[in-house]
Amino acid sequence: MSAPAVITERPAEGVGLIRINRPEARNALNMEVRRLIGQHLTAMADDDSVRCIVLTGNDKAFAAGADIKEMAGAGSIEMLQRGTQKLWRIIYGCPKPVIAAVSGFALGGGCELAMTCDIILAGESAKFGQPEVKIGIIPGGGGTQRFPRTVGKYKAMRYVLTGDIFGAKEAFDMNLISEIVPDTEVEKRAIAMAAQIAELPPIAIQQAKESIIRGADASLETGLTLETRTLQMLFASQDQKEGMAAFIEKRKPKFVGK
Ligand code: CO8
Repeated sequence: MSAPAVITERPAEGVGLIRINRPEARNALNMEVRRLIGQHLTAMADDDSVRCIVLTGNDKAFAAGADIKEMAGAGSIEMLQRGTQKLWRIIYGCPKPVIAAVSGFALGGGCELAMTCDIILAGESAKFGQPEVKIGIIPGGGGTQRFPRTVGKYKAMRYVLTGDIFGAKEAFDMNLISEIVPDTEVEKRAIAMAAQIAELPPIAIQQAKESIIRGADASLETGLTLETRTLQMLFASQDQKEGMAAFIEKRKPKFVGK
């Protein structure tokens, strides 16, 4: 029996890892991969023992985009019925942080998959791009929306309209990624960061993620109001009382997620 196209691991306490595993196709995101990522993310979102999630691939590819062979012959209605947008909603709607650990290629839908995560760590030789125009389509998972909102119109136009691939340094310089890591350290660093987040109070982490994501689509005034209300609400949590008491008593806090 062949290995599943997406594998899950539990590399550290509080950390769930989801690994795309189609090395023979540079981790191209076929329907099965997308379904499995969504399924595993949903399960981890509901699992109290997981507090932070790492999404990764292998050393050659995070994901080289949607599976071109699977969509080459499709019609418009079939593409509509495939509902590709469902996966992105599961990721940004996930109450737990999702860290993309990118080695090798993150192209097209693979770049968009990383951009839908909350933190992007990339190896020094990782390669990003939105090459869809080269095959007669445009990006379909946020490449014309999240990408310009992150890097600005002119950098986004430069890469979406040429389909050129760019490296980790360029990605970092235009604020597309959070951190560049030596190639051999990408997964280790992502797991360490996830473990660090997993030790923090989960309700505060969840609310911080939601505040940033919802605030990004709102006016500054609305976003600030959302933030203030959320902060006030957190004073109802046990973890706020514990965190502040531990600071005052000069001891390590013990967060319970309540
Ligand atoms: N789809 C299907 N198969 C792929 C893909 C892909 N995206 N990428 C690579 N493969 C396959 C190749 O066909 C090849 O298979 P085979 O051995 O059977 O010929 C195998 O993977 C290895 O590929 P290469 O020999 O080409 O490997 P290289 O290391 O020489 O090159 C590259 C790697 C640069 C990644 C190259 O394979 C490439 O350019 N791939 C296509 C990249 C691309 O155009 N991506 C955009 C796809 S369109 C898209 O993502 C639209 C998103 C829509 C919404 C998102 C929904 C998830």
